[in-house]
Amino acid sequence: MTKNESVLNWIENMKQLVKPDQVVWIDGSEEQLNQLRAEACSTGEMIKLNEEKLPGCYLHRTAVNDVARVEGRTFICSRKEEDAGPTNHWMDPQDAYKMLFDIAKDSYQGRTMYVIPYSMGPIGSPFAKIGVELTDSIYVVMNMSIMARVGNAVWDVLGDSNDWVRGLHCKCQIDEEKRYICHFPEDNTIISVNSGYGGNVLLGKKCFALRIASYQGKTEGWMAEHMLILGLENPKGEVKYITAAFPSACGKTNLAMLIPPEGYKSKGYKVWTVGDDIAWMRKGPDGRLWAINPENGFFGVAPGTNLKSNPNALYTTKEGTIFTNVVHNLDDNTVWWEGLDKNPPENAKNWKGQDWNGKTATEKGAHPNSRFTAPAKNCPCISSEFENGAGVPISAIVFGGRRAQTTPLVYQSRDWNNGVFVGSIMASETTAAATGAVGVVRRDPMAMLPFCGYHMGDYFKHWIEMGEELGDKAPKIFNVNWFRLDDEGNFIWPGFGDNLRVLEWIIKRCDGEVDAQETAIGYVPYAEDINLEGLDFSIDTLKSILEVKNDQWAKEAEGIEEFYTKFGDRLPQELRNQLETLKANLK
Ligand code: GTP
Ligand code: SPV
Ligand code: MN
Repeated sequence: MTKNESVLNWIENMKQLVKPDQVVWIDGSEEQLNQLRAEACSTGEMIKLNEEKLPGCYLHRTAVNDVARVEGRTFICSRKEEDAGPTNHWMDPQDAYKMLFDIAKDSYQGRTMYVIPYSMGPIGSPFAKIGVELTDSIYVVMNMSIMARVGNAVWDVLGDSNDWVRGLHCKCQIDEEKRYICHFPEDNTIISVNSGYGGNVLLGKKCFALRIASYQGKTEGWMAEHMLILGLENPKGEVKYITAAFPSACGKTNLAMLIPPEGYKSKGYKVWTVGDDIAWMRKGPDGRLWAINPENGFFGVAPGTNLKSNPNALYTTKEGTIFTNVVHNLDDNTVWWEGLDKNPPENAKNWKGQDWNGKTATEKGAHPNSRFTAPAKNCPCISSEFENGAGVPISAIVFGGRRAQTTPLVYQSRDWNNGVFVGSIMASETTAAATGAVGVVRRDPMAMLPFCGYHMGDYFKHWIEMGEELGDKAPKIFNVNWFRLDDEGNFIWPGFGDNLRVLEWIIKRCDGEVDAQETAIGYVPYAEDINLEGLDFSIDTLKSILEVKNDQWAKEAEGIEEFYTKFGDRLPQELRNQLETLKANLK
């Protein structure tokens, strides 16, 4: 436990508000976790899975109205409305506290308050930040214990400092009409009520490590980004690090755990996973940009994960994993989801807990946003630098999204500011990771639209300033699109492991080893420079997905112009100039 007065006072105040029957301090020990797991199984909150096939694994089902992030109910409560900016929902902090305290009042009666001390980032790393989450959910305790570094060691590092993020989570009645995920960046505080779904309640993840941390990064001169981090090792044993920002359910976990195609594997290429969702980055002593993954586990999309698409993710989930909203196979007490294999169980329960027969079912068995929470240490390709508190030096930053058309397979920005422009104009089709329509193209700058904790125009400016600070040591910036469709609606590019062919070109560009053709939007590869060896894919098809069609981009430029008007005079002049250059290039 701790003697930290700011912590003790705040917990006391929250106790007075929510009135728990008892308070349990999470110490990080296996003994305590085991007791809680047993308790959760006895109430039905968790189902213990087959100990032989899935040791230490559990299944959980959320309420059917509570299966994804709720962007419409996510608020940035800065004192001034304009500081939240045009892309966030805003609420006045005083109004928000009042509303939330009314909802939270007495809501722990008959329940236990769990106090979770956690570190985002390796404990004691100069990048790391501390949070305390109060919750009335054992599911949250178990998930946080996988996703963050949890336990007494955190109190030792915190000492009597007041620099920590307060997080209050109240399940309440899981009433979607009273569901709110509110952030108070100026108070280092997060309050989440009436949800039990991961992204809304694992407060260390999107709420802290992106929304609050992006604001901290702006104030303190570093960056919190929705990015995977991977190390690409070449046959000489040299490792280069890449970060990539793709919107939710657009391929970060898959790229981070990529297995090279045969031809590359036999030559000695390897990919090492540092992170699959979030990167905290700052300038290192050598002037380069360095990144850590603040998380300690993976909260990954289950559907589509299989031995072919992402074997590393599948191995990672074989032990100590929590599955949420997948199919429960009653024959052998294991789990299943769409795209795992071609053998759906016949004697099963679907994600809602209803009888389900995979051979005859007309409805999907797993929710499209069903997830696994798995410890990073299980991952066969986890990087040796994963625990390194100093992070890894970044050579390239990659942006990308789901675009059926327009955006080529890969292109490189002309320079840092042009790269910031490329990130700022990202657009992608929406997915099941958030509630609302799926498949609608929307602008999602740097994949941060739902996660930026302050004015997006100021965020762009922060990117530009980071570039000025890094100068010629700044990473090179690229954009990729694995999701181009043909006329029949099939993906043209094979994707997954074959994405390494594109990463190879990216690293060669960073090392100045390959030429490129300049287009209106930036540098595009010569088709001959993407290695297609061992792949049944014609160079003409490759050319078709590398082509930059100026008429399509002229339309795109109109969309960007419209999007940019939202930011008014908080849009950096540098980006305005970039847009003018694009328009001129297209003429
Ligand atoms: P979040 O955890 O929500 O942030 O998602 P993510 O960005 O980590 O996405 P993830 O890797 O889980 O992939 C989401 C979906 O995209 C899965 O259904 C994958 O099968 C699919 N996907 C990933 N990579 C590729 C690819 O290269 N090509 C195609 N066609 N689909 C892909
Ligand atoms: C995402 O939606 O980007 C996720 C899952 O990584 S969640 O934690 O729900 O935000
Ligand atoms: Mn994500």
